[in-house]
Amino acid sequence: MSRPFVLTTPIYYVNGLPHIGHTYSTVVADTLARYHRLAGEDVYFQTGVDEHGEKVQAAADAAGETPQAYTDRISGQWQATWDALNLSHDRFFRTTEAESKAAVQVMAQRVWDAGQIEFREYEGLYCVGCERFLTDRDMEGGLCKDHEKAPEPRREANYFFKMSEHFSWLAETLEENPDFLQPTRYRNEVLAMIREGSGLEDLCISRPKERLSWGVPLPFDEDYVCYVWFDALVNYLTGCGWPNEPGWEERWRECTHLIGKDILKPHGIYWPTMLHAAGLPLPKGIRVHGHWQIEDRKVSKSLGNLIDPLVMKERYGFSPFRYFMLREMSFGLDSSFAEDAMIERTNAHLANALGNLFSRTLNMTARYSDATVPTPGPTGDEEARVRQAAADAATAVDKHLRAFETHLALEALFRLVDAANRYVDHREPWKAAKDPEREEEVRTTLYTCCQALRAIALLLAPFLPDAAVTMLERLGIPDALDTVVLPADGERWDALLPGTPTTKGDALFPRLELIEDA
Ligand code: ME8
Repeated sequence: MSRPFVLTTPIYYVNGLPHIGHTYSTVVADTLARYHRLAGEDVYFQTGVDEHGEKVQAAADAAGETPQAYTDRISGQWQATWDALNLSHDRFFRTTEAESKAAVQVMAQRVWDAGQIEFREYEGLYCVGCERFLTDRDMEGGLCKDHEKAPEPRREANYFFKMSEHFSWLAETLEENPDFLQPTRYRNEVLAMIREGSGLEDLCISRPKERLSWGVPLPFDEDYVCYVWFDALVNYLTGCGWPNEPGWEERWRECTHLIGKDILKPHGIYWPTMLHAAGLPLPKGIRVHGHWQIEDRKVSKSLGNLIDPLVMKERYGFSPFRYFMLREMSFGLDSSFAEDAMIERTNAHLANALGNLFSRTLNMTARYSDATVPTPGPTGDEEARVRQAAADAATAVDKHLRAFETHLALEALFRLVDAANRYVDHREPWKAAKDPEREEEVRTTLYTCCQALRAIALLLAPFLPDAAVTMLERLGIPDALDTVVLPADGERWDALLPGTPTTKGDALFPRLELIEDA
């Protein structure tokens, strides 16, 4: 049996449509899922939508629809967007599915049976944007830091999960398993939240039905529905087959949650303590990324400064946008998005560096080798250096992607592109081709470039799958991805056989120009 690799994105609220932030999380997960599939692992990649809660109810009211009709419509649009962007998730999870609701009730009942839930009166400041009560740390000048809105004072009798009883266990667990929550700054942040208390007390896990009916009924009190976060987090377990499917534990043990830093608290604190209270094991880990900003403000539905991935695709094709997101953001840190920066980067890296290497290699192969991979003559140090660059790139891509560092993986891959370009520049096969005595040298040069392009295409496949497929087709090995095992096959230097037909064609990445908003 091959090794399981299980990866989840957050399930997104359906009070709006996907923007750059959601697209980034899902594209990072897609890149990793594709890489691990190419590494021969047994991948399960889940994304989806979070359909209950006040925000969604309010959005349905504003649209004049029932919550169910509203969420059916919007969830369909999320699904259609990911399909249009060719994302490779194995399951699109919806919290309104019967399976999800049943699992949430099993979880609530387990925590209740364990004596971990209590009925109490509570007063606090609630942010509907965050769908939770805020603490001082979450606010600045009386406003929610994320949503820049004043939270509402609320007083209500509700059910509380005795979360604080699990804090010392959680702190110990995080200390003893430094790899569980990464990058380290976020682990430290959670430890600081626990240590300082920072208003983190017990967790209100219910909403009275008379105020909010749109949710999963609590199994032990039908006058209440489940708090949306208690409902949403369970999706990860349900997706692994919990509670009924045999073998769910194997998947769960290998499951990593990819999230944005805005939802660190629910994932770093609510979720592990809920699992602990229910007597369930923790998943493998949590990986946290930073935020995309525009003019220093977080991109968000409530602030209205959105970048629509479908508009990007229509204007420029999806590859440049996907490349920019994966290359520009250092995993864990914030980044700024600007269309002109995206165009500048992709013109330099994709159109110039990679696109040029590809088109000049295939043009010369057509011209000097009857459009087939040539038979090489003897090779020397220069060829050995390109070959070494490919081996280094394969190793580095593997290492960095396993650490979620897509930016470093792409940097390493483009070192190979640069090495190959330097090699052709130095060898000048277009000049050598004029001299019949140097015919063998031309063959060696073009052979080396073709092998390098094969390695580049294989390693590029998780990042830019469409471009990789085009490259492999034109290199005459359209099915190469079906049998490849990375990183080892990225290092092979003899897989592209002399005589394989190659095809020159349109530019792989046309140069882009900024398209202004109409
Ligand atoms: O929080 N930059 O859903 P949500 C980067 N339903 N990533 C961003 C981003 C930005 N500016 N804005 C959003 C929820 N994201 C809950 C999750 S999970 C059990 C429940 C991404 O629609 C990032 O992954 O508000 C963030 O964590 C997520 O979208 C929040 O999506």
